[in-house]
Amino acid sequence: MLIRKAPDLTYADITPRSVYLDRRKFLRAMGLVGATAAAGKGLFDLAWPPETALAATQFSGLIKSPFSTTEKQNTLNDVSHYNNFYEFGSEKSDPAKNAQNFKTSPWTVSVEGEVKTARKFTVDEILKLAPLEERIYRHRCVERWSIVVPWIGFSLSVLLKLVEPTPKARYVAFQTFYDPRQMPEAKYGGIDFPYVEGLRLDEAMNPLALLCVGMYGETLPPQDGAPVRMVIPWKYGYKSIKSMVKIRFQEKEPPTTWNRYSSSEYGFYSNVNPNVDHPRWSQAKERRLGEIFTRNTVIFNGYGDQVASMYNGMDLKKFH
Ligand SMILES: Nc1nc2c(c(=O)[nH]1)N[C@H]1C(S)=C(S)[C@@H](COP(=O)(O)O)O[C@H]1N2
Ligand SMILES: [Mo]
Repeated sequence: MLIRKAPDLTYADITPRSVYLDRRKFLRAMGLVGATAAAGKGLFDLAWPPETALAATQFSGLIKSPFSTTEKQNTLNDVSHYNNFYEFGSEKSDPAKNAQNFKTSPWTVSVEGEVKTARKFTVDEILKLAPLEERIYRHRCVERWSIVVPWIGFSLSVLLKLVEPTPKARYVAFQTFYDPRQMPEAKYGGIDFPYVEGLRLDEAMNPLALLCVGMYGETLPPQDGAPVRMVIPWKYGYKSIKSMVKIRFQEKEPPTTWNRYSSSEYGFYSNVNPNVDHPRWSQAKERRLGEIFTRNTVIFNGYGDQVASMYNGMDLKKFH
């Protein structure tokens, strides 16, 4: 076993008790518990599902972001038990159940395409790029529910500037990890995997676009997109891609998962807009999780001061 001194501990070093217990359950199901002592660790290396998921690790010294809302926050329990993460099933309660053993370490994010210095970042490298902030954002799903979440991370622009986009870079494409063995429910989801998303370069560089590594003071739960995801608070939730492994700069507008599924319903821009209805429902109102009454949806989810100018002169109905 690898023994590390405390200061060398990294994101990956902890196996939580719940996962340990799940592993025992799995091995028992395979009739392997008796055999483990003799076979030792080598057996775990070959076993599937994988041995480790991450324990939530506490972050300290978080900077309070000026972009935070003062609205009442939803609870961690709400936000981690009502999810869209189709890789782990399409019911809101599925990801919390099915993503528990999702192996999120080791993990690298490849940044490539129209850049001077393409490179891969480990999660530990990402964590060192900038001071971590707590950003309390409103998050509005296209299905008309919304949440307020204290996310943790820093502006995506920090990472994007580092790799030096070439003059040809006009869009940024994002891709989620996909492994059908770890995500057996994905095949019933009705959408194609890996999940892909994209932004125009100026949108990706907007300081509000958050490269997110945690929430509620801790690392992300697997069902919320561990170990690293995007949070784009002025757009419908599906733009906020989870569990990212690739970021690619390119000249052309990238395809996006929900647009591919139904282009009339889900546009590339997907800015929150109460004045542009979804073909099957009005977007004028939303329900905050945990509340009974609906509230009015605000254009750009209330972030217009920071983002509206990026869309000057654009017909937001056409570019929905
Ligand atoms: N890879 C991936 N990312 C995804 C999704 C998904 O199914 N797969 N769902 C999206 C949708 S529709 C929403 S509303 C948000 C939900 O984020 P949350 O579960 O953390 O609230 O994640 C988005 N990111
Ligand atoms: Mo969503």
